[in-house]
Amino acid sequence: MSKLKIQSLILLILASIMTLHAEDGYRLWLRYEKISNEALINEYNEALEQLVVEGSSETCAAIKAELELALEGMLGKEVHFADKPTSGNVLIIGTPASSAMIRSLKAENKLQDLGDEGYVIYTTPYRNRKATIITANTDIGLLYGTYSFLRLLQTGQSIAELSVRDQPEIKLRLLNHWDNLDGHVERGYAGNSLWDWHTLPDYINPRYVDYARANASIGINGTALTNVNADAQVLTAEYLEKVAALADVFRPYGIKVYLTARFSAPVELGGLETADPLDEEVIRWWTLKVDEIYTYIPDFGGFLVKANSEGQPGPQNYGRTHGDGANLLANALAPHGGVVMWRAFVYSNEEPEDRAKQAYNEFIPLDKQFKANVLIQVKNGAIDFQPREPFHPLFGAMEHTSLMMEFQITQEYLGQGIHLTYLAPLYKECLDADTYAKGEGSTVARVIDGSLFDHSITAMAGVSNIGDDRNWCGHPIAQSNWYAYGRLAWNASFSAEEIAEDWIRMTFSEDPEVISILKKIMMMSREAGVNYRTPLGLHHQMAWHHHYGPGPWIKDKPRADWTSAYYNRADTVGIGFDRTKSGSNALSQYFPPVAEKFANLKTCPEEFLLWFHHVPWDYKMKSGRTLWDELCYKYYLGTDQVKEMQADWEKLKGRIDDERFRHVQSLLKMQVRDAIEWRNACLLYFRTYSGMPIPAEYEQAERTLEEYMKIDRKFLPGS
Ligand code: GCW
Repeated sequence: MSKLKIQSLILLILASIMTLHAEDGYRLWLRYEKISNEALINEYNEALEQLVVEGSSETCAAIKAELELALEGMLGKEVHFADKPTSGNVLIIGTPASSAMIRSLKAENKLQDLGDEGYVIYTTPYRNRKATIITANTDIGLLYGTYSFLRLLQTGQSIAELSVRDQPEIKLRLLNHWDNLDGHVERGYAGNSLWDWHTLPDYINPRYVDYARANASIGINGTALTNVNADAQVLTAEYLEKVAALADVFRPYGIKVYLTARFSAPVELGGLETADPLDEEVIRWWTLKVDEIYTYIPDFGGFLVKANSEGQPGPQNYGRTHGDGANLLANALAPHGGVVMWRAFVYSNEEPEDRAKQAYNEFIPLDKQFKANVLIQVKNGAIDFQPREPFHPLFGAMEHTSLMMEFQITQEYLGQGIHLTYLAPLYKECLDADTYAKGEGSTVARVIDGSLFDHSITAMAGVSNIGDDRNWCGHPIAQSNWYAYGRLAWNASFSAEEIAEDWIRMTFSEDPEVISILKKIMMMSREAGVNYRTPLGLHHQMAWHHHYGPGPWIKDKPRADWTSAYYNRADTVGIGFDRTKSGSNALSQYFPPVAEKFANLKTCPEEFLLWFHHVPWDYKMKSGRTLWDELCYKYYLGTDQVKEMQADWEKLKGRIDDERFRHVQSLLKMQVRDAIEWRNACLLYFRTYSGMPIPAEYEQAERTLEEYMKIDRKFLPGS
């Protein structure tokens, strides 16, 4: 590094030490920076002359603490709470049960069918002045209402006349932490696991409280603490004590704890000969184990299970079904109100057929077999969290079973901790997809919110991108994916754009220029990532093992369906995976209107073309270009888009803090370099089949295919 660079780095470090708040991203979207707009400050101060929080629970204490932090930060004033409002305009927070004032306002009639988590916020005359009321049926509802109210201030909205009524569409809204007990996070790119098992339960890191605050602020009410490639140790008394300590921290914030259950635990921990779900001893073992768990954690949420997938033990090891396995655990949990989240990410150890078909084939016959407290956790797509996948055909296909969504928030296939990729557009693309299960309007969102098939237990899970990095998520913009996931799990009708705008205002700046520049970067980032990696429906073309860079040439591995060649099917005729009748016929797993649309080359959306079809290189695309030229166009478009993101980011210099500006600036430089590697490696490889030239007007690859194939990244995080 040059002398000049070192000097500027030292200056930067000194400058950052001088700043009042290290802009290290730690405060997430709960920064509560001083509001600069005087008119808003006056309006807020005027409405909040008195603050009353009625209730003595730990949750009410958390509400007071948050109000203090937020209002002192944003309004720059001391915050005091009154028992009884004496004069002035007042904010009153309470439930009908806890507050005579709320009862006197007859607020309960506003709370009909709002359940335990809904809330209302409204403005009403009070003793010749004005009151802003936040009320709910429970203290957790008050907490959600308080964060919703604070978000209005954080995003510069008027609170003069409020009438808000809100409640979550989905009952269980979880993070899934693929965290191992040794502190390693599988597919984690933000440092090690947050859970310091070594010092728990004695040392409660304050960071656990900030984790709970952040999640409660976006309505997440559950967390599965351990990796789905499970370790039975977490079910031992030694670890249950540690888990209980975390559960105690999260409980006031409405967050329940779940654990991953290793199906072979009766053998590994209990010394039994078998883990057969129909064996009396095994049933007894799990019943006693679950009862034991509830002595430590009275509101334990339940189990998340990966079974008979990628080598994990499960009921099929004993000739039993997923239904037998899930119901074994469900029966043990039911008396305590716990649930089983049983993952549908399964594909056989053999390779009977197209991997995209196997979960559907295994689970459809089991519809009606699962107990009422079993949810089947289904990834958004049928392969594996790719930059783009058509919605999983299981959505809409299991009428009698509660299906829950599994999104990946961590960016295993989308640039990990280096690439800026805002994922809300991906989530919305899936949630808004129409399965046509009960005719038009049978969206995936309606399947998982229970309204399509009238299911009462509903859930969504996001594979966490959180680690013990100071800024929680590694890439400074990756926090937006945690935030967006939470907002969409609460209400899937939010747009990706409005969520981005909220997050930018709360996390970076209220400057309209900053908001519009950063929103544009975020909103184009996912499509850019598709274009420079796997455009036009290509999928699973990543490097072996770490999944960061390109590897379209990968073949000859232990399983064909772990290789890139299996998915690109490139040959001298064309490219793509034929999933129509003439191929694997995976299309038959969709309802007819969907299957027909995808089956017809003319109606299949081009972004899914090579997912469903093997298409000749000279096929004429809608643009008039051949498929080969379209492929080149998309790959180069992707790298141009990242360069545009990089150029747009430069416009933020001096408008946001220098620390995060330089951090993202460095990462975007890497992202441009790596996007070009993806583009060149893939096109040079596919060209060996198409025999067609990369159009001369494009910048030609500066390395040969052989040189790209030799790149062998070592020791990448998360793998
Ligand atoms: O995406 C793949 C990952 C595995 C993960 C697996 C799963 C936890 O490469 O690391 O294992 O999916 O979802 O179980």
